[in-house]
Order: sequence, then structure tokens, then C-alpha cells
Amino acid sequence: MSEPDEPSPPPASPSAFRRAKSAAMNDNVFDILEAGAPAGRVALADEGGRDMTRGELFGRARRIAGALVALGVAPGDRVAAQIDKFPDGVALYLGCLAAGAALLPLNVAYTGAELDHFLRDATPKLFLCRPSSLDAMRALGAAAGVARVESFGDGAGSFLALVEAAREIASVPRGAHDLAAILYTSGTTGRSKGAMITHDNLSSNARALVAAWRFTDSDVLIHALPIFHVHGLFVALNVALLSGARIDFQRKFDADAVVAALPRATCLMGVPTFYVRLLDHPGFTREAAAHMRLFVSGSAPLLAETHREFSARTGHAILERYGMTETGMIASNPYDGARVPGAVGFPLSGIAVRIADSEGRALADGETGVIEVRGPNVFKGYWNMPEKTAAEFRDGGWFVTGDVGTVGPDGHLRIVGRAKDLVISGGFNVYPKEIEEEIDALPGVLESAVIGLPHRDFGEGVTAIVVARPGATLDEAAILAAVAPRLAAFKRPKRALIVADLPRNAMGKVQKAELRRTHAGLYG
Ligand code: MCA
Ligand code: AMP
Repeated sequence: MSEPDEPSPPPASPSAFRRAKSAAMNDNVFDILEAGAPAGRVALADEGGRDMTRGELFGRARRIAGALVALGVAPGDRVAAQIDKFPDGVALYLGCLAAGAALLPLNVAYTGAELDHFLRDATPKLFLCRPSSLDAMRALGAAAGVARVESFGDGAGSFLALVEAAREIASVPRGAHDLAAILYTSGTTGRSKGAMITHDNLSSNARALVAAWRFTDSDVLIHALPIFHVHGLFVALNVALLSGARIDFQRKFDADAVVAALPRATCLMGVPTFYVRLLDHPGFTREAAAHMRLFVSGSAPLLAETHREFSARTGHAILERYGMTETGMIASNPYDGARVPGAVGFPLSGIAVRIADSEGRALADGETGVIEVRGPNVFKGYWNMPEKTAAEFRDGGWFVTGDVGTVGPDGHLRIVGRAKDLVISGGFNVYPKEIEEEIDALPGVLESAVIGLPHRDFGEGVTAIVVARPGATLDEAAILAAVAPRLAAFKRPKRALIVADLPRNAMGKVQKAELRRTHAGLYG
């Protein structure tokens, strides 16, 4: 549907060329973000009311980089972190970039069983954890072969105590295609895969978004997303840091706190659940939102009904955009022009999108098929999985998203389904196969199918449909309790329905679409 912009022409004179070349030798996104605005400006206003200037934030990051180096972390090493959201988490992200290390951010909801796979696969040099879980994480790390596990707290012997004693170091020059981070994401089958994100993936996407959403140093962004996924970590932080916008840093989403922050802010980035919850808040009025210039939604489909209700309440049209861990942001509704409910807009600058059939043949506009993407935003591949990486790309470098879409007569991309078996709950991805394996392993269970059903708050509610073995009796509460300790809270089924059998097609494949239709009203 669109081709990337032409590459910029080479600089005219040889000296200009040399200057451009030496500047281009370092593509570390740390330096690119730091150069976005003067050091004296406020980068981040924390909940407690303390402001942190950009100089303080980037200086803190350099000191963290110094501590990482002192612990033996070298460029290219992985640093895993399962930490709560506070300003030093932002500094850690930047510190890893400065040290040339790749951050492996981990959802705080992940259980030991889930963490074990990430640690064994990514073999981090260092694993930083919450102080409260240090003993358990040390045991887990030792079993997974991680040499060093430290507490990301400030008590004696913790990592942050080491930071106090460390010296600031200069950032390590990095190439455009060097690794900046690894984020685990599941595919249609099998274990989670580590998506390798490069410095250029991050900087190209941040530049495209700053331009598309008109970010400037006059903006104040309400940051209420977690900082262990692409949305809160890369989209929100990089856009704000590159443009010089101030970050109103909130530890987690809380509708009261967001409503209170609106009069001093200009922008909010959120998942659809944020907007559903704001609409439920009595203080969320047209007047309350009057100072804001932009509300962005992504990570999951925004219901057209929420979009319309929001416009009617506030006069603001939510700007919906579309992205993925492997690609960063792909498409966005326009800043100027119609922001269409149910559509995700146009490819961002420099990014090409096409609709293809299951064999990778491009389809004409108006036809429905799998969305494929090409551009500087597309990741480098899955960590240690060359075959899986190759399987997700077509000739010509097209990455197969697994989302099903179509381009309408208005040119807008619309996501109409998923070729991958995925449930998105409150913006978090849940892979049914992982939950089904846990349920199928329970005594008395013959088989199960996990589906997403319409849920007002979370968009989709994770739901298990379970069949008992002949002669066995199953109990919903017992099933939910049995799988809970092994699954992050957001992945746990909200309900488990016991049925006699699962609908199958002639090939014997479970018909999940039929299950979704049958149980569509479960959550009201
Ligand atoms: C919390 N719970 C959830 C979820 N979050 N259950 C299902 N889905 C969830 N997303 C559980 C809690 O553990 C708790 O369980 C119960 O639900 C109620 O918790 P509550 O306090 O209401 O939840 P919360 O803490 O307010 O969290 C809801 C949330 C949060 C604010 C929507 O999930 C969130 O911040 N989501 C953002 C996700 C995100 O950043 N996605 C970006 C991925 P119990 O009662 O048993 O204790 S990046 C991505 O997708 C791509 C790249 C993109 O395009 O952005
Ligand atoms: P993740 O693997 O966590 O990066 O999730 C990426 C997936 O989230 C995409 O492949 C889509 O299925 C979904 N997604 C992200 N943004 C949107 C959106 N605006 N509308 C519908 N689905 C979305």
C-alpha cells in the first residue's frame, strides 16, 4: 500500500561527507535521545513530585552503565531485569544502551516457571530483580546458569548501592544494526522467542513517531504504562526523550491519578482498557481533558464504540495506531485528517505495508489477507532461532505479522482478524497454547481450548473450555486454582467452562471461532 521514502541523497562536498560519516559511525540510540533536547530541561516528573532534569537522567544512566561495566557487562551482553516501575528503571534502560548491552525487560507478573525459560535462552550476564524476590531469583538464576543476580533496590549490597559508588562512563559507540534489547514474545506455537531489537529499529521508529504525532518540547506526556513492553518502554519513552517532552511518570495506571494529571499534560498513550476506565470515571469530562492535545491508543483493538463515546464526551478523537514487538510501530491514524474508528491509519514514514495471501503473494487494495511489513523498524531476528526467523520473513524482507487486514477505499489499514492464535487482554498478549498445555496436564482433563471472549474492561477475557476424561469429574474453581501458580496473573483464565466435547471440523481441528460465537455473552 505504500513504499518507503527515498533514502536521503549523499552530502554534496567531501568534507561534509566525512563529517556525516563520522557522525554516522555511532548509531547508539542513547546519544540520539540525549541530543534531542538540552540537559537543563525537565525529563521526568515523578509521582512524589520530584523533577529530574535530562542532565540528571542521562547522567544517572551513565553511572548505571559504569556499574554494569564494573560487574563485567560487556557490549553485546544481555542484562535481564524484572523490576518495579520507578525512575531508575528508565535510567537502567538508558544505562544498558550506554554500556552497549542489550536490556531484557521482564513483565513483573511472570512466575518462576516463565522466567526460567527466558534466563536459559538469553543467558544474561546479569539479572536484576525486585529486592523482595532476591533469594528466589538467586536460586532460579543459579539453576538457569546466570552468573550474577542482584537486587534492583538501594539497600546495602544491592545494585543501586553499587551505582552510587560507580563512575559515569561515556556511551559506547554502536552500529545501526547492533543489538539494543531483546523482548520475548510468543508465536503461534512453541516457546517464547526473543525478538532482537537494534539501535536503528528504535531510533527510526522514534523519529517517525515524533514527526507523525507532532511531539515537541512543549509536550507533557502522561506515562502510566508498564516499562517492560514496547509500548511503555520504547514508544512512550523514546518519543518523549527524543522530542524533549516532559514525562509525567505514574507508577501504574490509575484513573484517578490520570484524571488529576490531565490539566497539566498534553498527551496520554494507553491501551484501550485505559480509555474504557477513563470513560467510567465521573471526573473525566470535556473540561478535564481541555488542556490535552492528543490521546493515543494501541496494543489491542480499540472498539469503535469506545472511540465514538470518547469523542462525544471530550471532543477529542483518539488516535489509534498499530504495532508489534518485532516491528515497533507500523501504522498510525493521521494527526491531521480523519481518525477513523476501527482503522489503524497509514504506514509511518519509511515503512511499507502490504496485504498478502498465505503464500506471500501481494493482494490488491480492498482484498483481505495477512499484513506484511518492511522497513527500518523491522527487528533483526529471533535470538538463537535462525530457522524460526527465516520462517517469518518472505523474499524481499517482508515480515509476516500474523494479523489479518485490509486496506479500505479511504486508504486506511484495518485489522480484521488474526491468523495467529492469540488473545489480547488489557494490552497483554496471552498465547492459548501455553495455557492449554497447563490445563491439559491436570488430572482428569482430556483436552482444552483457550479463547478470548468480549470483555468490557480487558477487551478480551481469557477463557478456558475444558473436557473431562471419561469417568472424571472436573470443577471450575479447582482448575483455575491449579493453573494459577504457574501463570502470570494476566494470563490466568477468568473462567473455565466444563463441556462434553469441543467442536471440530472435518480435519479434526478445534473450531475456536464456533466456541467464541457460542460463549460470546459470557462476560455480559
Ligand atoms: C491485570 N490483571 C489483568 C490484566 N492486568 N488481567 C487480565 N488482563 C490484564 N491486562 C489482573 C490483575 O493481576 C488482577 O488480578 C486483576 O486483573 C485486576 O487488576 P487491576 O488492578 O484491575 O489491573 P491493573 O493493575 O489496573 O492493570 C490493568 C491494566 C494493565 C492497567 C490495563 O494490565 C496494563 O497496564 N496494561 C498495559 C499492557 C501494555 O503495556 N501492553 C503493551 C504491550 P487478581 O484480582 O487475580 O489479583 S506492547 C504491544 O502490545 C505492541 C508492541 C503495541 O502495539 O503496543
Ligand atoms: P505484541 O506481540 O505484544 O507486540 O503484540 C502485537 C499485536 O498486538 C499485533 O500483532 C496485533 O495483533 C495487536 N495490536 C497492536 N496494536 C493494535 C491495534 N491498534 N489494533 C488491533 N490490534 C493491535
